[in-house]
Amino acid sequence: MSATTLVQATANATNAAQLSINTIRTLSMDAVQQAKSGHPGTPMALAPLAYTLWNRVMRFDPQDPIWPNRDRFVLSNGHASMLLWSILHLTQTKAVNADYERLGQPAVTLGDIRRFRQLDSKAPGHPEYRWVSGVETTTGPLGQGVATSVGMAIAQKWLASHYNRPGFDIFDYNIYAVCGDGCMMEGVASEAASLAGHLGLDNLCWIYDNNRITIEGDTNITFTEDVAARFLAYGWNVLSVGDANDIDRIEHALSVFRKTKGRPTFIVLDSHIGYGSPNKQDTASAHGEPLGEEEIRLTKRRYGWPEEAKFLVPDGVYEHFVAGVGARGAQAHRQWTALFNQYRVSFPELANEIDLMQRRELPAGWDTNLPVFPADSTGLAGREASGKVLNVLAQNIPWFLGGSADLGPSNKTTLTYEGAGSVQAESPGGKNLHFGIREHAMAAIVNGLSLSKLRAFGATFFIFSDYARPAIRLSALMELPTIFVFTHEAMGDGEDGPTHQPVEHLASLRAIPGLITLRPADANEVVESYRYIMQLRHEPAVLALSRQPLPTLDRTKYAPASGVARGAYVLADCPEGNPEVILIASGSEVSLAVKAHETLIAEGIRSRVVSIPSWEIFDHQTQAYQDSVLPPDVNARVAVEQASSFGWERYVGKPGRLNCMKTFGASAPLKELQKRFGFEPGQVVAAAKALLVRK
Ligand SMILES: Cc1ncc(C[n+]2csc(CCOP(=O)(O)OP(=O)(O)O)c2C)c(N)n1
Ligand SMILES: [Mg+2]
Repeated sequence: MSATTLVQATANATNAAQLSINTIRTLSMDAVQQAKSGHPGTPMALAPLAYTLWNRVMRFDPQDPIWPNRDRFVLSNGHASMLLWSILHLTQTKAVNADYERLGQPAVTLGDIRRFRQLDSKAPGHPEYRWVSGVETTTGPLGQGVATSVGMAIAQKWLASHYNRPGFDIFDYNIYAVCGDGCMMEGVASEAASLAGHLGLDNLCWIYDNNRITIEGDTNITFTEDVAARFLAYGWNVLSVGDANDIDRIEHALSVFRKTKGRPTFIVLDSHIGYGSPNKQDTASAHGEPLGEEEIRLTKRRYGWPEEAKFLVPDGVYEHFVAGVGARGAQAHRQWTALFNQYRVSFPELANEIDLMQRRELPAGWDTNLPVFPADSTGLAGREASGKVLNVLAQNIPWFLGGSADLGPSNKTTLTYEGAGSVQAESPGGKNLHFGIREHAMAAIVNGLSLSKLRAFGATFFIFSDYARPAIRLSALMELPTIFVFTHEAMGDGEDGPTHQPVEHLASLRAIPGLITLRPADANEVVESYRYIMQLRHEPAVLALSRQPLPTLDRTKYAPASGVARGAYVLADCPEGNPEVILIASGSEVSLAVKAHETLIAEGIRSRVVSIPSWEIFDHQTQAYQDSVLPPDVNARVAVEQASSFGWERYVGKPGRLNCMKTFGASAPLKELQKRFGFEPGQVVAAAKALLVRK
């Protein structure tokens, strides 16, 4: 029988739904086989779910995948990416570029699917936000997607609370996240689920692919807990669909979700990995390797599919998606646009805010009233200055919000102005988020808020950035303008000891491509750091702030703090501007370097102090500027930073001195620690002189 006749027969024998589902399955099998790598089994099992969700339930307009009121779909088990590529292809979702321009071309072509996992294909190994239109968040590190979806759900509630008006439900979308056993085992999912339950996020639906298989085999070797009971305990509504092929049951469960108020929904979907594969179904080998040519033939036979056809999209399948999600999405989008046009007339300011937010722009006057701190030898802590700035920014920028992982009073991140409010189930429009002691979920949630176009920050002690790091990394990978406010950035909390004293954290965050780290030296550098960060549209930023007061430098004597915008700048110099030694410092060590500098100058040594709040920003300046700050012929350089010396060689060179940390800290009052670890002016002076003598 020829391929076309068999497809004809198949089309007649089964309905369009089954044909569409089997198209998803076979595209996935073929793509993984062609790539000789990938994960066929889960797309095969979840094809009916993806089909039902997209073609029967979700409000998504393939013509405009960034329409603000679209339902969100998160594939948290990102290894099953072929599920998403198949769907984006079959729905003929259109591409959007980084400037939010809608392009005419498809997001994922059949050619991309044929080149699954190959360089530059729009069907990469895992879903990548910003690379493929229609991907709502990057997934692959298990647990991240579901945790991020909680941020998306908080964002939807927040947007609805701020912008909806009677008769104007501008934001009423839902968030769907699909996850597997891996996501359910990861701690971040538990943190996020706990908070989602607490907040009663009834716009959030997780669908758990309960196939009892992970890479090492049956989950009875690792994972025997009662997942459903756990979610009941979190306060979720838990539903069960015992057969992943029963699309009517799936559709029914999804309709129950949409009717459920006051709590999120968790659907346990019992499935068979590699469904239909005679020899591989229900085995771990269906998870992460090609089925093999022969097994593919056998499986296609089971599906009633032409055995030799590859990458086949039978007649009628595209049309079936056009008639389903295409028509529903277009109509919902049209109605929304009409509604929004009326809204724009009735509420022009609110509509303008929504427009600005979508383009990641800032409202006029966003930086008015930012504080300017007078010179003060006692000064104030970085965290204190930050708190003042945050309170101004939050009032100037309506969609700026954030919070801490239970350290608000210590991080000074609490927004205390009248009416700031807290996000709770009954007050979803507050500006203060309380993440609880859940740093990892916090960072993923901040990503979710940012993906929803809110401007969000999360805070904790710098030491606990480790607990948030996987999500911070994804922030950078996704190019999101998220903000992480980390206080207690060195040994300032002295007596708490080495468990609380970051050493390697700056170096490790500086190593994340695209992430901007800033360690401001005084209150005015804190202000300028925020001024810089707020204007970022596609980069995340980490602020490392001091716990203890830092002197507010006299800017009539030293260079202005606006130098922060260039990453590093000459703060203090010798009278002729021709230094023989350069002290390079960040954060709390800048005022220490200034003290050492004054001593050196008094002794006739031509010293210069460079404040370097941000390596990344400095490295992006012109070579001429970098050379003007660090003249190449001056190689007597001392780095002073209460953190790992790792990487500092790039600024001080081989001959330079590293007054940095080489060990963990210790538990003692700060003054003693400074002495012990070499952070006193005398020690910096000595290092500088040693270099000059050597010369
Ligand atoms: C944080 C993290 N750890 C490990 C992996 C590697 N990994 C990818 S898939 C997988 C097994 C996942 O099992 P499950 O979620 O049940 O997926 P299924 O095989 O059922 O599709 C693992 C360990 C990962 N992607 N992310
Ligand atoms: Mg599994």
